[in-house]
Amino acid sequence: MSRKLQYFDVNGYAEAVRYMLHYGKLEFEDIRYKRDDWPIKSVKDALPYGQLPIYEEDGRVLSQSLAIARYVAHEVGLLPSDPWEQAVVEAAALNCYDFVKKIVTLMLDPSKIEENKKNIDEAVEFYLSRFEKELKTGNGYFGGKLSWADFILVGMIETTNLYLKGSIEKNYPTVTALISKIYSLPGIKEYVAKRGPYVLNL
Ligand SMILES: N[C@@H](CCC(=O)N[C@@H](CS)C(=O)NCC(=O)O)C(=O)O
Repeated sequence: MSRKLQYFDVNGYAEAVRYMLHYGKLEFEDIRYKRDDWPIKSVKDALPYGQLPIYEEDGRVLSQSLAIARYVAHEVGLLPSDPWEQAVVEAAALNCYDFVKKIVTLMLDPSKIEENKKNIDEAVEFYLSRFEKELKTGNGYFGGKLSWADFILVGMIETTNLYLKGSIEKNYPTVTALISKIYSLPGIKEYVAKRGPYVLNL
């Protein structure tokens, strides 16, 4: 089977998918575009909604990062089989997205970062304290055992850290432990070592 994931050379909306593909040891073409080169007209025009990430499997095309993540999770055994459990972890993944969208909105104007610092700190506290509580209840995982929502959280925290130049998880031990657990999983450990840290070119 041929698999292809196209995104920018950053974590963002694609890193959780990359992690899951490596975790499942599924071979894929990891195509990355440089922000400076974007938009590449021939690529953008061929995208169903003009945006990345895009996932292709044997010529079939899937857009929307959460739909891609959920599908790949199924392929690698990270999607619970029980419908209620599926909904619980999907809600967690959506909460992670709400968190990042809130931060992005607050950061939209980089010249206002200082002015917005208080609001950003409050948003981090609001969401991270809730993620911490939910993970604690679930034995360290959103759904009681490792699922795709845990990967989404790690990808989103990484991305937020990259933009905020910090470690937003540092006061949240269960969140911190989950990040370490995911980084040390077979397949991901090797990928992270090879990938190295991301740098932001804005
Ligand atoms: N809801 C979409 C959002 C996708 C999105 O916003 N992609 C951005 C990068 S994170 C993009 O492609 N930007 C470049 C463009 O719009 O030309 C998803 O989750 O996949």
